Amino acid sequence: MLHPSGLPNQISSLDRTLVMGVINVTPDSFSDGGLFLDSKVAIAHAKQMLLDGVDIIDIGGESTRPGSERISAQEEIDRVLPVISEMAKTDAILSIDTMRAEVAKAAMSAGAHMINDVSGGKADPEMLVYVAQLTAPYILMHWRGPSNIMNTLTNYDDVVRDVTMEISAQVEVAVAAGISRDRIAIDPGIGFAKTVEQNWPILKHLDILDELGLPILMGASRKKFLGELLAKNGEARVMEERESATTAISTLMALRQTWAVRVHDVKATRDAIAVVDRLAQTR
Ligand code: PMM
Repeated sequence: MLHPSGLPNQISSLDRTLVMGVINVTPDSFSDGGLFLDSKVAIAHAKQMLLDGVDIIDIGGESTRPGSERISAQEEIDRVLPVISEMAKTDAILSIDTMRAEVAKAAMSAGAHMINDVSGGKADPEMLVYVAQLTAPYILMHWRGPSNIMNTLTNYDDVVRDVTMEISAQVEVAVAAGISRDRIAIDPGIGFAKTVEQNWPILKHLDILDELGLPILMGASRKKFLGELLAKNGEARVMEERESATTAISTLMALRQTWAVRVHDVKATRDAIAVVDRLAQTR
């Protein structure tokens, strides 16, 4: 398994797809909106993820739901810090889901192990400068613009090739800023500046993205394209009932040795990966 460098030893030795569990400490996040705004609830949920076998817990304070407006950096810090500080007392491996250097700094000082930046360094000019000072992994996602306008940024000639080229270009920007290439994991950003239909060829042709030679994180959990796929009588399947489809994607990702999957239901995905892993070890 190709891991980014800088990953804590306890997971860098694993030879299977890693499970990143999502904790959104936001009132309006797209899939678990508001449920975990209370930090005590978020902490309890994160601890349950540990019991369920999570490898990385991804903590975010700003919603990236399509159409969502930005909050202040201070508000973002106030949301995530109590959860990170508490979870840093456990053996959990933590990532901070933020587009802001200031939030990333506060989170890393409080004990986070890596940065998950859905803007890949495009939203905050200070981000790559800051990340260059670290040795921790940096997750760089494909991003074309902020959530309030991203649904208008979906023009591609060939979505698979264009997304790959844009990620590749942004990786070069990160490297030029002083971040060593081997610390970077990439993510095609399912649902970010993509129509529902555009997500499918990206999933199908991940081998093109593999050509960049970097670990890939896939974040498809409970997203709209699954709701639309499973729609009945023109009504999208509700968020909570997209879990089997999400688990199917986790299984497919594990089969192709994708580095990590970012999911809400850790247990279901962990079980699916256990099956794939066991078969991989069977002669
Ligand atoms: N999706 C969301 C938030 N953060 N980070 C990465 N790296 N990849 C993603 O696909 C991603 C992300 C939005 O989904 P959520 O509201 O369920 O967290």
